[in-house]
Amino acid sequence: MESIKLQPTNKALNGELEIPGDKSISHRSVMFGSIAKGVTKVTNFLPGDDCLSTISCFRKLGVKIEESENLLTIYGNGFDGLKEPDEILDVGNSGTTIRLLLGILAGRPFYSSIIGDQSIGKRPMTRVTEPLRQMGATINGRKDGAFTPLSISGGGLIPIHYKLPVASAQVKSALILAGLQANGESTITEPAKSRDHTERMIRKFGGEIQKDNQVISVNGNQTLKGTEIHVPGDISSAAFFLVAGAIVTGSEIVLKNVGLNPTRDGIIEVMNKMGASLDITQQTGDSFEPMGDMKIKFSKLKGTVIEGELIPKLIDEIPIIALLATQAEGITVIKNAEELKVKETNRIDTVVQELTKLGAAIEATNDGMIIYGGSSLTGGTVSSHGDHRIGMMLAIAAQICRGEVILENPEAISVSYPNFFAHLNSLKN
Ligand code: SPQ
Repeated sequence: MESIKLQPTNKALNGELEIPGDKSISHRSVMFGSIAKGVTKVTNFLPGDDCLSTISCFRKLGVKIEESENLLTIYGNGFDGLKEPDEILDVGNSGTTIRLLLGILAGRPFYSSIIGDQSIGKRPMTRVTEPLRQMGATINGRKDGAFTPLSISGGGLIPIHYKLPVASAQVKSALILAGLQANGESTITEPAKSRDHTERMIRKFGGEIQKDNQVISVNGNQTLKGTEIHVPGDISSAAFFLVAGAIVTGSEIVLKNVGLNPTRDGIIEVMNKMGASLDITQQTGDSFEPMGDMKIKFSKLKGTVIEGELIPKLIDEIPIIALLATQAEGITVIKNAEELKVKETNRIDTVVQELTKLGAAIEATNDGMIIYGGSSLTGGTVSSHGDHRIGMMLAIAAQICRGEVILENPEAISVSYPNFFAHLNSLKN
């Protein structure tokens, strides 16, 4: 599919959606299931392209993984059960897969080589390869291990005491996964809280990890045990329909069983600050990963400032929040979000460029963007640039455009939300 035409319908969006499984938690369920001993059963696994790349890598490392429609079964044999792959590990478009995989392979006494797609080839890897080298892993790659293709040989790791230069759950998780295999206790200090799914997974798999403010401590030589995981709906996917419900006149949408992990719920805080009509109900008290239902209704919105420690809690939602802000009264400023430059695309540039094409008043800054609200969007030809979150943001923008929108490269959306268009269309009936 090279492009898709989205016609203006001027129709309210109404109905209920079961949001697909969380991408971050789905990746980790395969990884932890593979390094644990025993069987792990996963329900509501996200069958998006990124998570399928993770399954494919672990199969190449010798792990038996069975997929059926509603259940993923992983037959783990512990860290020692992983085998030297005789094929190249291909992570596709997935930053989470490559960075966490490097943390696991850093402790394995064999050789692996890793590649990904064009976008992965531009994403910085030094943030994980450098501390993993300090722990004792041998890593080679383009530009001295800064970019793929990479190769890694591990084993015999020493613990690390590391201050993360950026709030990144992927770097933190890679070091925790290496730390689990090191000879002693590692400590990792975060500059701000990032998503904590890895820490929750360790406990769920019977392991131990401590957190004291922003300092995480993990002991090496732990044995994890297979378990049962139910993956909550992905709040980053729900975000597209939260914004659709808030900006398409007359809409009312219910989103069921969405993950409400407090390290991921920045979008709720922002929408409340902007005056959205958003209700959260039926929260489960699950200590693994909390979830609940969300109801969003169209309402008047006002601009806001988004910055500081809130940024890691909504980093992947910034493209869709930018669209939301185009429909608010007043100005919205997003600051301290430099990390957007090293995602699947430079999301400061792609958001500003594509929304400008649709008639929005938006400016890029060094660390974020300024959005002047109250724009009436026109229509035109736009592109996902191969970035799933840009593609979905533009498809939601098309719902409020006066004219037709031609969206190029919509197939990128299957990275995290394969049935996105089916869900969108179901709300128009
Ligand atoms: O996996 P990938 O490609 O890095 O995916 C993205 C996304 O938009 O889906 C980022 F582009 O999410 C990251 C997120 O930004 C997933 C993630 C995780 O699962 O640990 C953490 C965040 O990245 P980081 O670099 O801040 O650790």
